Amino acid sequence: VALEQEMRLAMERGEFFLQYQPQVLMGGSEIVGVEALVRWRKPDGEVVSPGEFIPLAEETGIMIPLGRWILEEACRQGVLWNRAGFELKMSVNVSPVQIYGDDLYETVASALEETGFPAERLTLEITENTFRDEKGLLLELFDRIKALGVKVAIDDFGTGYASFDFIRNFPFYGIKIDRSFVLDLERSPRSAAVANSVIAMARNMARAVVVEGVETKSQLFHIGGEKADLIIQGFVYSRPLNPEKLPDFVESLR
Ligand code: G
Ligand code: G
Ligand code: NA
Repeated sequence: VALEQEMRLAMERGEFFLQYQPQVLMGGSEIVGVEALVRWRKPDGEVVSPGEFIPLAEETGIMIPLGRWILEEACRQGVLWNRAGFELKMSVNVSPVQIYGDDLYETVASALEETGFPAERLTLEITENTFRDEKGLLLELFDRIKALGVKVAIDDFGTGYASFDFIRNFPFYGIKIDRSFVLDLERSPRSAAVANSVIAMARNMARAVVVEGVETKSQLFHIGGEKADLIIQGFVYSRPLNPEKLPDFVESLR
């Protein structure tokens, strides 16, 4: 209860903020979009990572108002960049709690309406573990969200519960390949074989494939520099950035 209270207060005080990590086309010539990532700056200045507080937000019920704020804030920022001449796609993480405990359709529709961010440029990232059950319900929800023009991507692909059967029946626009596949890529032929097979499969199933957690040029090389439509998100191109840093990053690619 104390923690729930602390997080509610944090929301009122504006202690949560978003950073944005670039998603860059293979080869580094062009930014496609960004992923919004939430952080919590406590009054003493300490910045807490979402890996620590998101699970608590999910347990306490704060995730629903926090998730609404994240979505709206990301869209607001997207509109600001748009006005400044940077037309970026925006990926926002959606917690299972928002899917099962909120009216996600209403939340998304209202964030778009409040901010004026174009629906076509918004992607919701849903982690694979969300898809454990209730397929019918999810299909119906995502059909409605997709009718707005918003895209849905499966996050952490290859680590969770999503079965091939489900993926076959659920036309994801995007697939984000978990960063565990990138680890060890250069040193182990077996890891490379697994990574490249998963990437190949994803490219056959989805329009946009993002490989996450690429840290080095050598890893890029082993993924295959010729895959020009592959999207890379990782420290090799950029860490998550404060919003005011984004224009400089985009210019640096031009
Ligand atoms: O940014 P970092 O690597 O510390 O994020 C750790 C985890 O927290 C990641 O798995 C990421 O998906 C999750 N996360 C970051 N931002 C958000 C957010 O806005 N909403 C949700 N639900 N999860 C987030
Ligand atoms: O699962 P999700 O896409 O939400 O995770 C995003 C998180 O992964 C971000 O919080 C980001 O800090 C982290 N991340 C992004 N790129 C890299 C990378 O190249 N290396 C490592 N170790 N973490 C990364
Ligand atoms: Na994500």
